[in-house]
Parts: sequence; C-alpha cells; structure tokens
Amino acid sequence: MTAILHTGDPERGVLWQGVFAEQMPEVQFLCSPDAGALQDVRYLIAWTLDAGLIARLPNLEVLFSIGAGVDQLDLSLVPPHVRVVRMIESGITTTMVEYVAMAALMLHRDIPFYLSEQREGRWSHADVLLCSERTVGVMGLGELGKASLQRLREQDFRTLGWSRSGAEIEGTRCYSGDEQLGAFLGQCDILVCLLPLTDETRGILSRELFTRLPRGASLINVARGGHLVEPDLLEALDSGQLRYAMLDVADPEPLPAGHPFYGHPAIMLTPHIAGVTRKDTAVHSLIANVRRALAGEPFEGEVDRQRGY
Ligand code: NDP
Ligand code: OXD
Repeated sequence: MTAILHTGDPERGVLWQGVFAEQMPEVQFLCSPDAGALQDVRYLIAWTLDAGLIARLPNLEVLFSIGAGVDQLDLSLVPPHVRVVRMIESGITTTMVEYVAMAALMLHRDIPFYLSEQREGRWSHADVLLCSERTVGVMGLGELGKASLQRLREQDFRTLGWSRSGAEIEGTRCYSGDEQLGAFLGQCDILVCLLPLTDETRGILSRELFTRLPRGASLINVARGGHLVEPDLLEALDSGQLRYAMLDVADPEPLPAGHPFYGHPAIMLTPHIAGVTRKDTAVHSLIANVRRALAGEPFEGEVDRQRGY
C-alpha cells in the first residue's frame, strides 16, 4: 500500500491521519517512522529533515514541505530524483496578508516611536500622513507577495513590486532583476521582504540595499532571517538611514537572549508567526497534491531544485 509519512508536531499528525482516513483511505498515513513499513513510503511531509530517516526511505518520490519555504529542508540529504513541493494553502496566505497589512500600518503610523515615548513617559507627536502618501514596495511577487500587495492597495497605500522575472499586477508598478532594483528601492518608504532564501537572496537586506532606499524608510522582513545582514540594519537605524524595522524572522531562531534587537527602540520583533500553516486548511492542500501525484498531474507549488524555490 502507498504510504505518506508525517514528521513534526504529533498533534497535527493525528488530526491529519483522521482526515486522510476519511478522504483518501487508499493512502496510509503514518504519524511516525515506527508506525508502518517504510518501504511503502512514497511521500514525506516535513518541516526539517533527519539524514537517518531519509536513508530509511528507499521508495521516496515526493517531499512535501509543511511551510511555504523550503530552505529549512536540507535538500542535500534528498536524492536528486525526489520532487520537492512547497505548501500553498489559504491559512498561510491569509495570516501573512494580515501580518503585512498590520506591520505596514504600524510603521506608517509611527507606532514604534509612540511605544518608546510611552515607556519614557513622554506625550509627543509625529507627522501624520495618509496611506495614499506612502509607498510600500514588496520584494518577491509570488503567492504571498501578490496577496499582500492586494491588501496594501485596498488600504490605499501606493504600491510597487520587484521580482526576478517581473509580473503584471493591476494597480502595482512592477520591476524586475538587478538592473531595475535601484529604481524600485529609490521609491519605497516601506520595504517588505517576501523572497525565498536562496544563494542569490541570502544577505540581500544589506547596507548596500539600505543606502538605495529613501532616507527614513522602514523595513518589514517576513521572509527569512538569512536575508538580513544584522550589523548593517543596526548601522542603518542608528544613522537614521532607516527609521524602523519590523522583523518576524531571525537567524538563528530563537534569537539568543541579550541580542541587541530585543531592546532596540526602532525594532519590533515577532517570533516567526507572520504566516502560519493552519492544520485545518493545509491538510486539504496536501491531499489535493497527493491526488495529483497519484494521477501523474503537475503539483501546485513544485520547487525547482536548481533555483532553490
Ligand atoms: P513564491 O515562490 O511563490 O514566490 C517567490 C518570489 O520571489 C517570486 O516572485 C520570485 O520571482 C521571487 N524571487 C526569487 N528569487 C529572486 C531573486 N533572486 N531576485 C528577485 N526575485 C526573486 O514564494 P511565496 O510567496 O510562497 O513565499 C515567499 C517566502 O516567504 C517563503 O520562501 C518563505 O521564506 C517566507 N515565508 C515566511 C513565513 C513567515 O511566517 N514569516 C511564512 C510563509 C513563508 P519570480 O516570480 O520571477 O520567480
Ligand atoms: C513557511 C514558514 O515557510 O512558516 O511557511 O516560514
């Protein structure tokens, strides 16, 4: 019998096992490697990988990521013929869109400034602009970047997008590639990073990039901690080149105790909760993709292993 093996959160495993039993009884759902015959496992769903486990799955065909990103999976452990599929599901998209909208509004309305004024017992004002007077630029125009831009437009922000190959998005001017990065950055009052972490994008949020933003711009990083060069962010905030940063991701996670980001008045931190894989919705995306695998149809969210996303 064909089997799918789930690793990670045991509570989620038990819940998904029940859904598979009802909706896809032809595929055995294993909640742990000891729960069945590993030679039957053709599909693995995981957040991170264990080298020992991969070696025990001789018939693995597809690795499904629990998350939208795949950089946390060490793909060097996975034989080249195994296909890799990222998670596209409404729970991640909805929570990410809500987070980006909230973060953009918080920075737009100077909430980090007011929080630190409150802590100092001061009652002072910053200038109030309209959303329509502020430009938000999103790096990465995939599933999450496009959905976030739609909400930002609905909030009346001026919006821009940037990606590798460019995109056509009504109401958002889009830029592509290294040649157009400067023109994009030069207009962003608030920059949102929604890129995958690859060899090309690691460290992209650096001094060089910050100096291309208008002075006093703010940063929202909801992608991966590895995109950010931490000392460059501290320098840009301290010099006034950047005004605020809202960071949902760090490297490593959790950020070690005593790290300068924790107490920095211009930085707001959240512990990687921007886009959350929802147990109740993600299982249906997984089932739809397993059906595609069985039918030999293309997956939703297949990763190009050469490109890294
Ligand atoms: P997609 O794969 O759908 O989109 C990726 C986008 O990034 C594409 O537009 C792609 O360009 C662009 N891109 C990739 N490489 C480059 C490059 N070198 N230069 C310019 N653009 C590039 O990803 P998602 O939208 O689904 O997710 C994005 C990331 O968000 C995930 O990889 C993950 O790291 C992060 N994430 C974080 C979460 C959190 O809770 N903080 C939750 C979920 C995801 P092109 O269109 O040309 O291919
Ligand atoms: C993801 C994440 O990639 O949670 O989905 O970061």
